[in-house]
Amino acid sequence: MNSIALPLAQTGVVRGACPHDCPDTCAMLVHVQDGRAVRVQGDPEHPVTQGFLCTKVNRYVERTYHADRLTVPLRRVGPKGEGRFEPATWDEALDDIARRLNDIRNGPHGPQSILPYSYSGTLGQVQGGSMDRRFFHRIGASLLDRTICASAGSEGWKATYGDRMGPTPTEAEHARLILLWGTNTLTSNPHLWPALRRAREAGARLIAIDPIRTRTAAQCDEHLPIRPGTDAALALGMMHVIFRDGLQDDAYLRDHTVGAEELRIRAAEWTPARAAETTGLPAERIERLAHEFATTRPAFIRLNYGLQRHRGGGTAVRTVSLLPAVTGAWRDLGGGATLSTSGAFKLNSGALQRPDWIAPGTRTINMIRLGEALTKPDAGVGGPPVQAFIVYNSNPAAVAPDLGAVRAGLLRDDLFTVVMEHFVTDTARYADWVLPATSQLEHWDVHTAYGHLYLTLNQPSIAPVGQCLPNTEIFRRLASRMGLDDPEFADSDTDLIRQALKSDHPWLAGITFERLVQEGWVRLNAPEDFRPYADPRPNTPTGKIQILAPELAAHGIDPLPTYIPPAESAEADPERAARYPLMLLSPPEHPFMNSTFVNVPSLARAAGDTKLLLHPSEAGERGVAEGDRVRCWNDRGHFFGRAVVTEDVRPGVAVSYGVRWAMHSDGGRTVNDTTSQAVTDLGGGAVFYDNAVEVEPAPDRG
Ligand SMILES: Nc1nc2c(c(=O)[nH]1)N[C@H]1C(S)=C(S)[C@@H](COP(=O)(O)OP(=O)(O)OC[C@H]3O[C@@H](n4cnc5c(=O)[nH]c(N)nc54)[C@H](O)[C@@H]3O)O[C@H]1N2
Ligand SMILES: Nc1nc2c(c(=O)[nH]1)N[C@H]1C(S)=C(S)[C@@H](COP(=O)(O)OP(=O)(O)OC[C@H]3O[C@@H](n4cnc5c(=O)[nH]c(N)nc54)[C@H](O)[C@@H]3O)O[C@H]1N2
Ligand SMILES: [Mo]
Repeated sequence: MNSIALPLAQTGVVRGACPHDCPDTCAMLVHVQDGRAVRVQGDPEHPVTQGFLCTKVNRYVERTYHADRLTVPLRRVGPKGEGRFEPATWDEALDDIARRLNDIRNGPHGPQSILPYSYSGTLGQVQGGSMDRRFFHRIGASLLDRTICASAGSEGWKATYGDRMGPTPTEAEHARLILLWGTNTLTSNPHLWPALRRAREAGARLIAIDPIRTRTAAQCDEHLPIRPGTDAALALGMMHVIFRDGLQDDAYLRDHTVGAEELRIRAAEWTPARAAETTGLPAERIERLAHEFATTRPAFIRLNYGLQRHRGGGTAVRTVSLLPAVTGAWRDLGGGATLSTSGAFKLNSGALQRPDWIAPGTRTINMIRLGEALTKPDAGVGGPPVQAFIVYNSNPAAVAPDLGAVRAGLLRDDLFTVVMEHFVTDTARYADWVLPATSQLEHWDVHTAYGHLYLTLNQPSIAPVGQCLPNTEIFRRLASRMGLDDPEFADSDTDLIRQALKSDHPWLAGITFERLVQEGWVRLNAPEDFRPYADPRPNTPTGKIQILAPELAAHGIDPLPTYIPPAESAEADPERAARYPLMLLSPPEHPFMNSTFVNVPSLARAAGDTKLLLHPSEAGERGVAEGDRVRCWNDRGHFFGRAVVTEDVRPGVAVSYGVRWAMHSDGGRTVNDTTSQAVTDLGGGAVFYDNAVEVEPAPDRG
């Protein structure tokens, strides 16, 4: 790419970044003709993007100019949830919202009765978390704990290693044993795959550890169909064998960790037979996996989010992540484990978000307990009821757990709801005001990554569609109408990017806005020989890798790696498991991005109807045949799907890929009608896959 067009060129190629919640954070080239985007392309020069985009983002232009795209503010005219609106002007919308928010802020319940709600519509630093935070911090709104995705694993990793870092595709290519542990790489992290393929061509073995034979597992040399939520038991069984057979790296453990001896004693309890009973994997296979992991160099674990969406998810991530510390795999280029590389990016989030503006004592509401927050008068955490709900970058009426409770909350007549969106989503249908937001092609942003080390600039390539405004601009205008006159509300989006880059971290030295405009993306100044824990100085309380993390005990958590059975498993709750004997997993559907792209016709066609996958033995017991309409339910709710009878799922497990829109779904219900608002051991994370259900045939009506 030599011809770098300036933003808003009428015709040319503009450099952008994929905004979506994915480890790959692709560098995108947007082809523009006469002011209209005609095509997006992966940057062929970017070492991770390698010239290709995924199934979904290839359709970004189709989504941007979708006939249903919001172009003007909408005011609700029908009952909540029905989705009837009339167009309004920005002045009408913003004047009304500013007045209502000021009334609520100055009313008897005070500003904490305002709840912001945002997540991963864009991972941009600017449109995802800058003016919005300044705005809510300044008015004194409740804080949102953004736990829906990664907080269990993040906290588990933090307690163990401090910052999240690990081999990226560039290093993983050198590995000779690769465990894809709780991750569907080809769907959720596709730009890792070329590196894995090259590793394999050089002799590496790939093993998938997943209750489902996913498209990724099917491509691996081997698939270990583990029982959901039992990964810590597998890791402890492997450690048992490693210590028993003297395959541990004593020098690494001595120099870089605390708690190795305690771990050896703990692992001694986890004989392969015991681990086999818990995980459902053969004992001899666990023995062999332990030997392979300890003796193949480099050995790499890509551990991802599947295993943390269960009650014990934080400790499970922590436990698995310690395998390379036990064997010293971290010493090798391409050895170790990667949960995320986000800890490598030390942008100046303080300048962007102004956490110093948060009033002391402001309460925090956990986003996955939204149903409770909207339906309990004290929001479940104490304090005033939620009276205003401001949503952007998220679709909680589709993605949050326990949707029955969420909908009950959104239906409240005394709740004032504003949704900033590209489309009238499930959530927007309940809004008093829907505000049209710009897409990634229409605004500035800067992106970190959680699967590599490149910082990427997004330049706008087209003018906003219709009257759409960037999130930042909506909050700027609201602030001004509400009488907030801090100069920080006048910063432009490019000012915000410059502020984000103003960091004294050496890995960001010399990475300026001007350079990003010129080059599009820049690798952090991390060492070329990237082995982040070869000779580590982790920023943990002890300055060591914490096998033993004493601070966890203060939260009632075992400070040593351990196995915590899933909350809804037979081990933890036999009575519940007798009523609901199937564990329902609902990982991403290949052509969708969470609940985004669900309304893009070509991708909706590719995904087809909601499916419910069952093992032949489970289907047989229930009289369910391939293609049957089935009902899947528990005490929280139900949804319908088409049965797929397949040995790709373990007995005892049901699968329905997500995240669907309720409004397009059979009976208006989705998997998230069955999922629970319970939280993980660490980080208050979501337990989407710790979800016991039952399934029955539900013959088509008529
Ligand atoms: N196409 C596409 N890509 C995406 C997304 C998307 O929606 N669509 N979402 C993005 C987001 S937000 C995220 S967080 C990432 C998620 O990235 P990944 O974590 O790689 O995502 P999943 O595809 O959910 O893969 C999780 C896998 O874990 C398995 N699993 C479930 N429970 C367990 C368990 O207890 N143990 C083990 N070992 N495996 C288990 C599931 O069967 C599933 O195959 O993907 C991102 N990429
Ligand atoms: N059952 C089940 N549920 C899950 C999961 C699962 O695996 N199973 N995965 C969970 C995970 S990992 C995650 S991360 C969450 C994700 O949940 P969300 O963060 O809600 O992500 P999306 O569903 O992609 O919805 C993002 C919305 O933001 C909008 N948007 C995009 N860009 C912009 C913008 O610039 N401005 C504004 N105002 N809006 C924008 C999009 O149109 C879209 O409707 O879902 C979770 N829910
Ligand atoms: Mo996520």
